[in-house]
Amino acid sequence: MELTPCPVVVLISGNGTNLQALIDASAASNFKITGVISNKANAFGLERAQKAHIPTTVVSHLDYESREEFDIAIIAQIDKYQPRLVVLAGFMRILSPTFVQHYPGRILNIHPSLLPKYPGTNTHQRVLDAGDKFHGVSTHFVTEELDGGPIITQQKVPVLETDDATALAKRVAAKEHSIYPTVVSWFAADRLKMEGNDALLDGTVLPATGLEISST
Ligand code: NHR
Ligand code: GAR
Repeated sequence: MELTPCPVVVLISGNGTNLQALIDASAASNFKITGVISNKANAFGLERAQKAHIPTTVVSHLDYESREEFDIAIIAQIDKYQPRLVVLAGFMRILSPTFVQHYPGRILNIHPSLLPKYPGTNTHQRVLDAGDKFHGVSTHFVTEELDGGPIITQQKVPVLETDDATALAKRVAAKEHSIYPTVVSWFAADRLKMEGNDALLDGTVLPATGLEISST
């Protein structure tokens, strides 16, 4: 393992089950969560962080007149934790170009769909409404284009006849929790890079169209 673990800041807005998966994995991995920031004061993920003795900060978007001002405020708080990587984990505010350009190639997101299908919110219900047989999870680098940055991994999840959005979300979440710590550890080990429109693992372009990338 690396001598110094890669410092990571995690941005959340809600429950924080992905944050929990990262906290649990970090004990035996090559990254360390140095801070957790939420745009919502009541996000349960803040309690998860506190329980793990990770410093937390709330930056409420409601306190700012514009997206740009919110982003400048959140950048200032993130930078106090001096991260090499910023990880979005159920973070629900669209980030401005100012934010994205401040951390070039250093922001990851996990999104509950097989991108480029279903960017944005409410993906589980949209998949059910469309009658799709498969749903899934994508991890990607964050760029100025919403849910449009280079894809790192994609995994399929079957849609069952009996599924409602809650049941489907649960099956998707299990995949999320297994893949995200792996992707963060790739970045921490300097194996994962964004170059132009590509995500590279060990110098090889990740097959953005290929499903079922292994997690090892
Ligand atoms: N920002 C940029 N520039 N690029 C991305 O790829 C981003 C991003 C910010 C967040 C996560 C994303 C997701 O995984 C994400 C990716 C929020 C919205 C949204 O519509 C859309 C996508 C994502 C997150 N947010 C509304 C807004 O006005 C608010 C919705 C709410 O508060 O419930 O910001 O899906
Ligand atoms: C996760 O499913 C994540 O992929 C999704 O929100 C959930 C957060 O759960 N993200 C988005 O939809 C972003 N628009 P968590 O707070 O328990 O990690």
